[in-house]
Amino acid sequence: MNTHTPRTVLITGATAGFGRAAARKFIDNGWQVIATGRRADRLDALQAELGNALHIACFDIRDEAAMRAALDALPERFAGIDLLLNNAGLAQGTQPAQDALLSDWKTMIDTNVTALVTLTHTLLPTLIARKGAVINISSTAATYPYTGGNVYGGSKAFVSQFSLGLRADLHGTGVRVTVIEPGMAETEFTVVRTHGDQVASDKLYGGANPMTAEDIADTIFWVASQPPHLNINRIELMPTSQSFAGFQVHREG
Ligand code: NDP
Ligand code: 8X3
Repeated sequence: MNTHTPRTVLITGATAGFGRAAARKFIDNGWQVIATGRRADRLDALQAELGNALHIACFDIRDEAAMRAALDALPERFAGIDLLLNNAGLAQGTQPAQDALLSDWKTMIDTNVTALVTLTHTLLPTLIARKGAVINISSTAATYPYTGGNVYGGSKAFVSQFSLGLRADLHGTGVRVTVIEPGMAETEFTVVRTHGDQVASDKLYGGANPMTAEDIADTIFWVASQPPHLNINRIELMPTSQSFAGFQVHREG
């Protein structure tokens, strides 16, 4: 294996969905994984499942002091991070802007934007020293607006554009940057978005044959497995059952 190939990945949001599937995928393929998230019981279960190639760090990614403490507490074996997978994120609410909760908007910005840039900024020196890589999870919502998408789409547009800008800034360092923009995938995403409405989640995904967390983990791992001279800039992917619709037009009377 090429010595520049990343070997230790820090995955934010590894207690569910894409992040948990990615933790399994990377460990199955011989990597070491640092798995983060707020739910300690989920992290403990992952530790029991995946063994000592996994290090778990339980913290709220919006808590900068907790994030720094978790990084400072990394065992030496895990301290050389080669790949940062910025995956933790969420949507909150499906209402149009005029009916949305400001608290939901702030939660999305704090998680999807502020926490992501804070962790990235913190790890850049390590990633540059190791000629590592960053993979950011954005969304099709970054490009295609839909009603009720408001701040979620805005936060993901930030993630996509930040990724491209990061790539430009890291020119010549050997650090690779990729943004992955998935469409509909069945995870806990919609239960979280609806503040716990499993019925709404089942209704959204029912009969739609959505992508799975494993589909996205496979894509993430494929990106990470490319040779060092190759940078995948961005990937947009959807289930075959999902596509585009036209503009809406409001008519008087
Ligand atoms: P899940 O809800 O299944 O998983 C989200 C993960 O993010 C959980 O592990 C959760 O951990 C973590 N997380 C959320 N908030 C915080 C926080 N404050 N601190 C620490 N961890 C946090 O959703 P997905 O796997 O679907 O989502 C992963 C990413 O993919 C998100 O960025 C999402 O926006 C994006 N995405 C999802 C799509 C989909 O259709 N599912 C499509 C496109 C993009 P915990 O709750 O334990 O803290
Ligand atoms: C999640 C996909 O379509 O719900 O990022 O915005 S969508």
